[in-house]
Amino acid sequence: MSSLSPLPAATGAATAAFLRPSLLPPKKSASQLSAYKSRKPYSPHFARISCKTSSSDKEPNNNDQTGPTTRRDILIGMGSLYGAASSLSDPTALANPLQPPDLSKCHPAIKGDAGDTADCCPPFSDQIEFKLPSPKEPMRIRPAAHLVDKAYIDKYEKAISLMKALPDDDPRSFKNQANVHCAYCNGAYDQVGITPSVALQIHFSWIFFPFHRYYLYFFERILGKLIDDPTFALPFWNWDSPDGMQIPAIFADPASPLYDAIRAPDHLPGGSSPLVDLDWSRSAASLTPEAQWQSNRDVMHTQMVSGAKKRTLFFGTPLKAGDLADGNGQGTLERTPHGNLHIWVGDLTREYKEDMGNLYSAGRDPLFYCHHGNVDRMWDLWKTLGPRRTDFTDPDWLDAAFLFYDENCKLVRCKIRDSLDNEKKLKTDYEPVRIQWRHSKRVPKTKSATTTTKKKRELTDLSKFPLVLNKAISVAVPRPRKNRSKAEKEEEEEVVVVKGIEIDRSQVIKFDVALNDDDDGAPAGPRDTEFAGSFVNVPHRQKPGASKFKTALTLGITDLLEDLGADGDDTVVVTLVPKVGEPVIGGLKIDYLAD
Ligand SMILES: [Cu+2]
Repeated sequence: MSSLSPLPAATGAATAAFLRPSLLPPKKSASQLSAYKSRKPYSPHFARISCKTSSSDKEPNNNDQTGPTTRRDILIGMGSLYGAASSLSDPTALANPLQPPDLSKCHPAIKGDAGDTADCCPPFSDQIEFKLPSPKEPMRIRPAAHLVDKAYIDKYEKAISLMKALPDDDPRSFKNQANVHCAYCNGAYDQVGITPSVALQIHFSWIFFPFHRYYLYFFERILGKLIDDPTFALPFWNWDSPDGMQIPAIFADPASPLYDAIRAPDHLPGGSSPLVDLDWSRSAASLTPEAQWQSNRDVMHTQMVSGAKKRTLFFGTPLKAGDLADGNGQGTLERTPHGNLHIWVGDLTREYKEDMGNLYSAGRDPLFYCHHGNVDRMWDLWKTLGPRRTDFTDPDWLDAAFLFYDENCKLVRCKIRDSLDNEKKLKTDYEPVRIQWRHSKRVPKTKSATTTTKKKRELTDLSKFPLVLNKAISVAVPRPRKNRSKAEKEEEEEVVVVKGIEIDRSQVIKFDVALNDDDDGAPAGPRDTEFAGSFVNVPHRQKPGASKFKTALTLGITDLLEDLGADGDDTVVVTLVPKVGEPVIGGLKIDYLAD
């Protein structure tokens, strides 16, 4: 197996010199392997919840302050659910935040033709409202996974082992925690009368970041409680730095509870292409570590800085109760590198690309929580990168709510408004590490040494849409405004919108978008100024017929057009390059985005 083979000669030495020394922990005996690895079929709804295995069950819990909810509270909660539904027909309704799913209506997320099922429904119990941790609680400082020491690794492994050893009727068990992602993201909560349910839209909308922040928050507190350490903090995978540019070694020891056997073997440390490619889908041979880092650095700059100047570009588009699923879109970071890395870690030889490569199984890999640690860190960082980079103030975002089990097995209803301040409110922060992607070093292809010809691309007429994107196409798209002033550019970001993207969500889909890219052989990539970004779909494993989905891709291009010297042009040539899959594209337009 390639995971055991030495690094290829071309990259091995350079990799060793470029990356930090291996932090592979010592091998463990087979007896230390978790029982979780032999997964049993998941059982349906549990009749009762167990929460007795912690050594510190008597610890006070902030969420206990309200006490368990009464039947009346539950009915009120359900009333708001139905209120949301009824407001669909009330055009005067102003507030319409997404409500958490009704757990009593959870059903198996997947029922395949072959009779295969995946029941990832959580145990069902009364809800309480979320309370912020006490200001007196110690901070939890999340470390970079490639920098942790042996004492930390021991603690983390012990906590994960204890979580994996919890029984199936304990909602804090690793299996149940992994199922949180499956249930929310794969259609286990399709609710009659609510279209779409919050379930289907954790991805592809503005609730992506807060949902995953709460997910990590509770997962981390459960681990901390299991080892009686109120300072325990999850590590983050620092994939945005040259030193963190491979799967952290602590996850790669087959004898560790942090290991998951279902990953792409080539991408493990020691595999044939272990360097993280934030622009994954490249089928060519691995880049040198230096070239890979330069590509990754430019991806990060586009996704965090130049392409994410407006809130909806970074977070994704609004989704309110009653919105139709079609038409919503992911934010920059959710697509790339979040989505790319899910697929990059998953085993692509498997039908469903488990574990990380499919949203139903991603939570089964301990690396998932480390990956999302860095995604969450990016939310904090984005707010420091320039003016107007703030959270939404729309009550429909602030009051959107989710359900999670806490460290005391209480089912907690959490609103986005309580999740906005990691440090001051949630008592969580990230170990400071050097940020090396703030500035772009991209150059236009026409100016780069690799360009030998300057050949115009053959153009497809806008009237030809919708069309199946099965080969690269270029379209001249009119720009309603040109040569805008600096103030106008700050007020509104120029965007290219790829409309009516029809995909099968059960499949890996990726296509790239470039502007004014000459036809000189290789299409523009992340290192070229012409490259605007990518569409990425991480597979959802869903019931047959439930996977057809229509969405849009919106990319900020104000800086890009300036850098290309194309700000005065009447049209821009948009090139779409399919990388994986053949989505249907509804159309293209240039627009201006204020928020
Ligand atoms: Cu994810």
